[in-house]
Amino acid sequence: MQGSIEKRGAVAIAWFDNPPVNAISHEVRQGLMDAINVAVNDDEIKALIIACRGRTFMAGADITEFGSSPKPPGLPEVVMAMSESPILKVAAIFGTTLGGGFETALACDYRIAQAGSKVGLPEVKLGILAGAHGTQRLPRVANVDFALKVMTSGEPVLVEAAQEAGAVDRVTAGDLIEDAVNYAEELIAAAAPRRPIQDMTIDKAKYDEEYFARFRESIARKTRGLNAPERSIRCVEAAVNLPFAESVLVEREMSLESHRDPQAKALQHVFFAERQANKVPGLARDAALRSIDSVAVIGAGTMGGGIAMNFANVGIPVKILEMNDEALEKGLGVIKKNYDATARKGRLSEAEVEKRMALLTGTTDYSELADADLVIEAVFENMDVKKEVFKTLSNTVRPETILASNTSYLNIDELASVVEKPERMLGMHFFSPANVMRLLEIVRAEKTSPDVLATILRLAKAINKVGAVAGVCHGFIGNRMLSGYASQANRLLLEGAAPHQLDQVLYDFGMPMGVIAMADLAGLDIGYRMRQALDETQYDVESAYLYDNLVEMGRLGQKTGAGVYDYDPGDRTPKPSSITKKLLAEAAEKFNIKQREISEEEIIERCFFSLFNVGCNILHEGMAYRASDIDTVYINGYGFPAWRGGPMHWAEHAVGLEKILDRIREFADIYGDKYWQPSPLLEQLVADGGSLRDIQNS
Ligand code: 3H9
Repeated sequence: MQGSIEKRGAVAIAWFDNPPVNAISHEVRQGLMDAINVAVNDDEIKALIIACRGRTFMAGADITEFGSSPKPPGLPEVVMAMSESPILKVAAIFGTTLGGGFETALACDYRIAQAGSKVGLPEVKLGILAGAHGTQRLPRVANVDFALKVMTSGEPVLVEAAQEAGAVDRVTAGDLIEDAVNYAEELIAAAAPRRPIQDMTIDKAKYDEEYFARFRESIARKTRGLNAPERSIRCVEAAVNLPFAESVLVEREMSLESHRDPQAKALQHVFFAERQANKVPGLARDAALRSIDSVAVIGAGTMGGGIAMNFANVGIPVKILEMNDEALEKGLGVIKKNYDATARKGRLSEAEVEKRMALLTGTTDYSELADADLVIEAVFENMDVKKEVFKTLSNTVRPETILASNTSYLNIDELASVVEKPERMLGMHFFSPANVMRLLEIVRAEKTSPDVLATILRLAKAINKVGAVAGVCHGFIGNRMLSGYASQANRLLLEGAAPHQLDQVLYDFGMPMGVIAMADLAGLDIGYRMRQALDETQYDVESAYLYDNLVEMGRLGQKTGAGVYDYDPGDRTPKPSSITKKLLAEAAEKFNIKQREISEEEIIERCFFSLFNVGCNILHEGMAYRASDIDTVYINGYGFPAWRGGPMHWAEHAVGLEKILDRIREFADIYGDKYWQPSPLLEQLVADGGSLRDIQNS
């Protein structure tokens, strides 16, 4: 039963146990109400501790209840009843006390926390705000700076920092419940008063309009496009300027508004999508998985080094193999430099840098990799070179060692064909910079066994990545979709859109940068070299005209100070280039393409409908388990705005499948089926009135 009472003298403990994270479901809310009632009506009880079993204190409201009206009592009602009840209440915080969980703790008079645990108000990540009086209580009990940062970033903070800010009263490294009972007894003995936070006031003078304007400015870049942070700020402004009874109404209004905002639906979709992506269909949740206690990485280049850092960061030793000592030393040197840069920013201690570096060792000898549980190959993107590596690995490492390739395009089935026991082989596609980007695209080859796949998905989580599974196809999920999107962007340039116009539209849509600026950043020579190996039927010759000419002029992108754009020395801001303009006009003339004004709407439709259409094909061919996995890939690997829910969610919910199909058919009539062929899946969904949610591949 939720809230069952255990009495220890004058102190009672109300226990909650709602695995896995003690989410505040209807039963928990009712349990809180009941526990308070029992404690208030029992003369022997002088203090009540709110405590949880399992891995954490309450991690927030039950998100699965969102979307339907919550069964009473609602959490705002519960926390109000708690904070007004005449019994002394102590919250025993541990694990990740988040959202409604932290708000429940703030409805208590005192808070004791386990050292090293975290508290936070992550609602903003779900598009909503701390609507159970969190926006009103936190700035009153802690301070406005702290409250604003916690609410607008959504990032959990250590309880030690929360204690410093005033939101936690005591931190213990001992037994939390024993210490909570002792604390409650101390409070009773000292006749400590109740401390309802709603009675506390804030010194208005310190937080004028200018203060809030400065704060808004300071987070503008990070919160671009998001509505929820601004709503939280308004609530805090109300907390500063109004008495609790009035400011809480502002919170209520903002909270209702946020729940109605499509951004909330999109962000909640992303929350569940990322967790769903971690699951292999048909594999039992409790299936035994392999343990990965040591890793080897082949190649100490930028990618290999970044990959290795992910494991060292979480305490897993990594052996890095290179062809010679010089390459090895260079690679390890770059890693050290990266760690030192982080240390200089104060985000890592010197001792931690040393500890991580000690986990990274180099070798030039394959036989030294024999004991690794997982080997990740990150060498030059060439089938023959990679095959050689895997042949050698197959002969040197243990037969149960998992073998992975970091290829971004090559066929993993073909690579697996040179390996003994190919069921242990798969792709682990990291995104550059590999130690920073959150996505890990995991490529399931034809023979990859489910337990190997699930092991790597769990490992992804352990190294703080978001894993998503793709099947074997050219470019897997992410790069295959990117090619559709980039191809339309390039056609639009030929038809008259200027690169900076196109990039600006994509940026305003919410992408971190436009696709043309991204090409300049990556280097135009990469595509150029790829095209050299192809014949002209295998790529879009008309679009390539611009890039081939630029490369041949030595304009390779940012690294040479000029590409599609011009760059001033030492400045990465792209500037429109007259050379590009001339080349595009030449190409249009040469290929008989009429240049015209291109609207913002057309840019969005052509780039993102094409992206979506490729996504539908990926799903149709079974190259992704579910549409939400595609969203996970595109948000975490390519910066698609999470508040739009990912390209698949956006297409279905913000635009509509039928409208997209109509437009794709219109585009096919104008541009021909070389560029536009509606995905059979899209046609089928529209014909049947189906939803992407119904598609589940195995
Ligand atoms: C809120 O509180 C609103 C109030 O302010 C106002 C109310 C009026 N509900 O992440 P994991 C599930 S909004 C339901 O893999 P971890 C999750 O789906 C809420 N389910 O574990 C997963 O299920 P499955 C504010 C939840 O150890 C399983 O638990 N709170 C909830 O890596 C394990 O999750 C948040 O936003 C939930 N609230 O991380 C916190 N939370 O196994 C959101 C988790 O079936 N949660 N689940 O896939 C988190 O950040 C992480 O889950 C947490 C644990 C850090 C707690």
